[in-house]
Amino acid sequence: MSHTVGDAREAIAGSAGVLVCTGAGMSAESGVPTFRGTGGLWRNFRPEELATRAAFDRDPLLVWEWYNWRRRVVLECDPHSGHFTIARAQAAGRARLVTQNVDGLHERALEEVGGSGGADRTLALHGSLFRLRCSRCDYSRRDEESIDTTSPGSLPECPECRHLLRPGVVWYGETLDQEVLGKAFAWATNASACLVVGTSAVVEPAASIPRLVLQNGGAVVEVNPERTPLSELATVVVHGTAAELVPEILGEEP
Ligand code: BV8
Ligand code: ZN
Repeated sequence: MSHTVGDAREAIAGSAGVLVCTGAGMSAESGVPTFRGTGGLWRNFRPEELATRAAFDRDPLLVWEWYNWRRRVVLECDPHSGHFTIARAQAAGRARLVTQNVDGLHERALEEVGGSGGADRTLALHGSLFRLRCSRCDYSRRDEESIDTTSPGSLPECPECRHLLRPGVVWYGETLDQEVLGKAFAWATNASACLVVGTSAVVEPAASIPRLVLQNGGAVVEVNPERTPLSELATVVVHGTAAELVPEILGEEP
């Protein structure tokens, strides 16, 4: 059962600010592979097998090959109309964003529309493909360079303690940054409307955020071509894609 765009616009109308929550499906139309979509994410590996600290400790070369491939793929992709609609709403103070995505497309869209970045508008729960951090000390840097994966000895090292640098993302089994998560929960608790786009709603604690909005009396609108575990709880469910529906639902009055 799918509601209409009108139902979705009505559910978030009047809200001082919409909390937008996005997952990998938000970037699918930009060309970024999703985690659970058809075609899989890379060769015959499942993300849960490679996106872990244990996999990195066991075979840093294989894990870096995967992330290096993803970084190259994402650098060829651009934000689409849905990303820009959200960015304009953020810049106008009509929306705040919590994203599970590590592709940086939301941040690029916000920069391009001239909005200020930073944690006052966008919370990236799982970090970024384009941040490297030390596997031991607290060194980190922005980095979009290709990673040299010719041999274990060619992998990037920390300039401060010589340990391996790792992708600046949160792996399965790792806790999220507690300040970021606390802020996301606070935004959800105070949100009167939440627009959830392109997530299979299975990864925790991100999947709890829209439920927190519902528990506090807010309305949740889900945009997804498929049903998810959130669909039966959501106030409004609109079946369709991010690039098509987000501008129609969150865009300024025509
Ligand atoms: C944590 C960064 C406390 C890395 C990611 C056993 C042991 C340890 C932990 C657990 C366990 N069991 C459960 C857990 C908790 C675990 C978890 O939730 N596991 C899942 C698999 C059940 N969570 C964690 O480990 C988290 N940490 O809980 O710490 C702790 C510690 C120890 C022990 C217990 C607890 C950390 C989770 C973060 C993992 N890192 N990313 C990287 O990217 O490499 S997760 C990664 O996958 C993404 O960031 C995202 O969050 C998730 C993918 O989900 P989606 O974004 O929803 O994407 P997906 O492909 O699944 O779905 C796409 C959707 O889009 C679909 O619905 C599709 O229909 C739709 N779609 C497709 N096209 C379009 C579209 N929608 C719109 N438009 C389109 N065009
Ligand atoms: Zn270090």
